[in-house]
Amino acid sequence: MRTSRGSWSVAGLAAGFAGLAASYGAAMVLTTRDAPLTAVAEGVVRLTPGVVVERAIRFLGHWDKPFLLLVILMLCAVLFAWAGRLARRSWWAPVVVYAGLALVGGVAVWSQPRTGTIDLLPVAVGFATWLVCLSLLTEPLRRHERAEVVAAAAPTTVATGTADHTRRAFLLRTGFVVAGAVVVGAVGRVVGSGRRHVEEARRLLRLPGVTEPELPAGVRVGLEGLEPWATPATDFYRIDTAFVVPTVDPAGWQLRIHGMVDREIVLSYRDLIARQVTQAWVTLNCVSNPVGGDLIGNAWWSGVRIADLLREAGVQPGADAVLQTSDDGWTCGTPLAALTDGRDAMLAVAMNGHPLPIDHGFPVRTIVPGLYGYVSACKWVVDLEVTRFDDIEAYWTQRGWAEQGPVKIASRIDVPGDGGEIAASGGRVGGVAWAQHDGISAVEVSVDGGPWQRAELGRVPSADTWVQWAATLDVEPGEHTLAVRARDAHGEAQTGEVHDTVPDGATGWHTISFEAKESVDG
Ligand SMILES: Nc1nc2c(c(=O)[nH]1)N[C@H]1C(S)=C(S)[C@@H](COP(=O)(O)O)O[C@H]1N2
Ligand SMILES: [Mo]
Repeated sequence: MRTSRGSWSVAGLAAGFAGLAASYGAAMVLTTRDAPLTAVAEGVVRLTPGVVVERAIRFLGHWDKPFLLLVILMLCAVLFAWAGRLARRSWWAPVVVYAGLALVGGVAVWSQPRTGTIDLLPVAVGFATWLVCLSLLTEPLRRHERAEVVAAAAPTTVATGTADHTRRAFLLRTGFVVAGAVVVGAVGRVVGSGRRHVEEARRLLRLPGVTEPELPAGVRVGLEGLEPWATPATDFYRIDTAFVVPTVDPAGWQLRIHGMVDREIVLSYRDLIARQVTQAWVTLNCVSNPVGGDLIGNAWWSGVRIADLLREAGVQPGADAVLQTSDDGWTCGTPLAALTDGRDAMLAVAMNGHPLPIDHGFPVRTIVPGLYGYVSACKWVVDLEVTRFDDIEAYWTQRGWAEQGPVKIASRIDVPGDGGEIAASGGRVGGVAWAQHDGISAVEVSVDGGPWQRAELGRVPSADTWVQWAATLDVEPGEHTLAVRARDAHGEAQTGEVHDTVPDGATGWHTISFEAKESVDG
């Protein structure tokens, strides 16, 4: 075999398409988003003048998108082959080509709506695959060329043997890379189409009795820069152990209620949504939220009361826990009392008036006011086992977190941000406070460790949500600190004792520094 330009082009093509397949697979497995290649196509459409797009659509009909993808793929193929040929003379030239392509892909992904850094990971995966595969495929070619130089100097059978050997290595590796790319691409396709199918089922759902949220009167205190009292689903924090988010088709979903019950219950999704719907504003937060952190959100949840289902099943004496299991195998242990004592503990099917987003537990997740998510808010829930805490271990309790996870009272300063500025005279500060299912009776702030001053509170529909607060300060111009603490329903003040999040939630007063200005513009 001569290491013709052809072999180097083939190496470049195989490495190039392997990178595209890897980035596609990663995108399908990691996110709801399009693969980087599709993002580029969408970017092209966005940057193309409207008249041109219109004419293309009129000319090509619904083949416009496949056509555009094909053009981009062909362009890629030319660049991939070129990168392969460049590799013959220099190691860095193909890297520059790949970096350029990755940059285009990265910018395209980044300019899509609602992207985060995680969406760039497929681009990075593709880039890494290009580098690895190209060096893997060109290494035998390089060896072959060295052998040829030797052979030209002194023709021996040794060199011929090396040539055969390197040719076999090259073909083997090319086959390996191509097969790998096909497998990764196929996996991505299966994962992606599963997700699309469930997205479609979700989009077509109509949930009887589920209403759009209406912001209760008076929940907002007048202050710019606070987080909205009602958290949009797209801004709601997300915590789970799922590497690939479970995509559960409601048509196949079942919930089994069993264990220490008189009658086992198995519910289909249809059974569930045919039942009486209960709806409530409930604030959900994470036990691993540090003081001042943002792993908290407030939403309008609609679902079915768990207490009613447990009554129908007939809980046997001696039970004190419900072990919840998710479709992905995650588990949590919830106190039976919290599910039956009359609070709005529900199997939620909707968030903010719409079927749960897949990331937040579609089609069904549990919501229990007053408990941290890790002991209560099971997403993609499929199994409730009535049991005893003594007999179970759940995902996070196996890893050192407490068995019981009642929410601890907490408060947060959002305005100004740490290191921010306010007016020295009449400057406004504010934030949120929460003690779900108990309630907040007061919020107080202290400047530079001085006396506590009462803040104004927003009105809330129940004790199960966070409360907005605001206060007006008069301080000397210059640097200061501001601390906040809340009081619970019984007037008890939030402790200032500093505690880490492990094992059952952080404590301490959120404290920031700020600068008081004689006058603040804007
Ligand atoms: N299946 C499953 N459910 C889960 C988790 C998880 O890892 N897997 N994490 C829990 C934790 S720790 C929290 S704080 C909440 C977060 O819910 P969210 O992602 O909808 O905000 O979900 C809970 N439910
Ligand atoms: Mo959590």
